[in-house]
Amino acid sequence: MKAPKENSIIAVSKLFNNAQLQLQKILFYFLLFAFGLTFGVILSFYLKNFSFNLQFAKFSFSANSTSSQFLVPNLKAEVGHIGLTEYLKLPKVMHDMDDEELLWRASMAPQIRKYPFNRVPKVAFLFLAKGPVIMAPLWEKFFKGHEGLYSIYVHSSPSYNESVAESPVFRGRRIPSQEVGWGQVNMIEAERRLLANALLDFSNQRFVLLSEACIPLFNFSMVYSYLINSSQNFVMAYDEISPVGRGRYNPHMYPKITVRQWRKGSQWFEMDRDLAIEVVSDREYFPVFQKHCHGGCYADEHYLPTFVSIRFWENNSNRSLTWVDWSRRGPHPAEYQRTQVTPAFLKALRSGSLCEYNGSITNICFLFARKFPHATLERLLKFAPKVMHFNS
Ligand SMILES: *[C@@H]1O[C@H](CO)[C@@H](O)[C@H](O)[C@H]1NC(C)=O
Ligand SMILES: *[C@@H]1O[C@H](CO)[C@@H](O)[C@H](O)[C@H]1NC(C)=O
Ligand SMILES: *[C@@H]1O[C@H](CO)[C@@H](O)[C@H](O)[C@H]1NC(C)=O
Ligand SMILES: *[C@@H]1O[C@H](CO)[C@@H](O)[C@H](O)[C@H]1NC(C)=O
Ligand SMILES: *[C@@H]1O[C@H](CO)[C@@H](O)[C@H](O)[C@H]1NC(C)=O
Ligand SMILES: *[C@@H]1O[C@H](CO)[C@@H](O)[C@H](O)[C@H]1NC(C)=O
Ligand SMILES: CC(=O)N[C@H]1CO[C@H](CO)[C@@H](O)[C@@H]1O
Repeated sequence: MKAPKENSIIAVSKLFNNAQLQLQKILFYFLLFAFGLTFGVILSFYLKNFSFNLQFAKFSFSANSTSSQFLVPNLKAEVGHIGLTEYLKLPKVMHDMDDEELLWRASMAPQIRKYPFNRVPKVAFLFLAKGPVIMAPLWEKFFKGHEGLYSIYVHSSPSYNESVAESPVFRGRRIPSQEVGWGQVNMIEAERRLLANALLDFSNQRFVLLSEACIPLFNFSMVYSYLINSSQNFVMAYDEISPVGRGRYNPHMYPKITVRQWRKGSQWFEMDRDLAIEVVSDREYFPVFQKHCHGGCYADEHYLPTFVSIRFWENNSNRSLTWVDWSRRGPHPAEYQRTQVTPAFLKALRSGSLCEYNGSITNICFLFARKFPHATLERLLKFAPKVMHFNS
């Protein structure tokens, strides 16, 4: 028989053993719980992070879609994916690309002709100016109410000091520019620079070159549908056998350009996107002009007419849409005086000629005219609503 003391010891040790077992059990459950908790926390963190990412993606998409709609107004909200939105985003008009980089970027063209979004075609107005666009108040009226259907680019002399307050539609539309000399090859470089900048906007479909002394002869809706609806380009080109035509051909251009291919024409062109891409990408004919068209050659009157007539004559109308008065002869066209600007005069410019448009004869041959000095502005503004049907 055991002593009661022994019994009690056994009981205590049993109890102790039991307690140890309990403790182990508790520890086991505790560890299990802790493991579960950690797992749960990690899992929930991942899930949270995931949903946060989802929200972030959603947020950044909605933020972007509005901001890019501002940049690319035609881009409808359904153009969802960030990739496409980012790709269609426009660089700032005043960027830091040099000509080589700019032309390379502008030369890219999609091989798939159908746009996977609702693209509203725009007309790009390219102003080649020395300083300010002096006819700005008239253009201001012309563009009013047609936002989203046009874009404006201005190439002014880099030395021009923008101290004069720019009018709203021209504000912030100056592109990085370089000095341009009358009749020199750098004039074509400036034109290519304007085209290249405008090509960066996928919505630009037609491209018209203007000077600060140009005016519109019709209202915006008329100009827009005339250009957008045309399957032709308007690069004036003709073969002029006299000294002011073929006489300016440099025999060093042979054999790349022959005297029979040599063409003359007005500098003031209008062209579609396909031709604009070809012009900025031309590394075959333009270098010949850069090398051999100096002095009495006048690249601005010969490069585009010759290039387009060699390579893209099929779709060219061979006429310009900009009225210029050469009747006085000499190297510069006539500049109109204030008193010459009358309703009858403007009507004659609008409908006093006959030409072909899209396969039929029309009397609407000129959409723009030059040269108009600042002194004519007041009268033009007065007659524009009545004669040119501008929205007043
Ligand atoms: C441009 O205009 C500003 C203010 O009118 C003047 O301070 C600055 O000297 C001008 N710069 C040039 C190059 O004329
Ligand atoms: C634009 O001008 C044409 C005539 O050239 C006219 O028929 C048309 O109504 C004008 N449009 C607007 C919006 O004023
Ligand atoms: C193009 O011309 C057609 C008729 O020939 C006309 O219905 C359409 O509105 C025109 N498009 C534009 C942009 O003016
Ligand atoms: C002329 O334009 C049509 C469409 O308007 C186009 O299919 C064709 O390729 C163009 N031709 C040239 C030589 O660019
Ligand atoms: C434009 O001129 C070229 C010759 O350079 C000629 O082949 C073409 O038929 C002319 N196009 C039109 C519409 O007159
Ligand atoms: C231009 O001509 C083409 C083919 O002849 C035709 O499909 C198109 O509607 C015409 N556009 C206008 C504005 O007349
Ligand atoms: C940064 C930015 O453009 N945010 C805009 C995102 O879109 C919402 C509306 O969809 C605008 O309210 C934000 O200003």
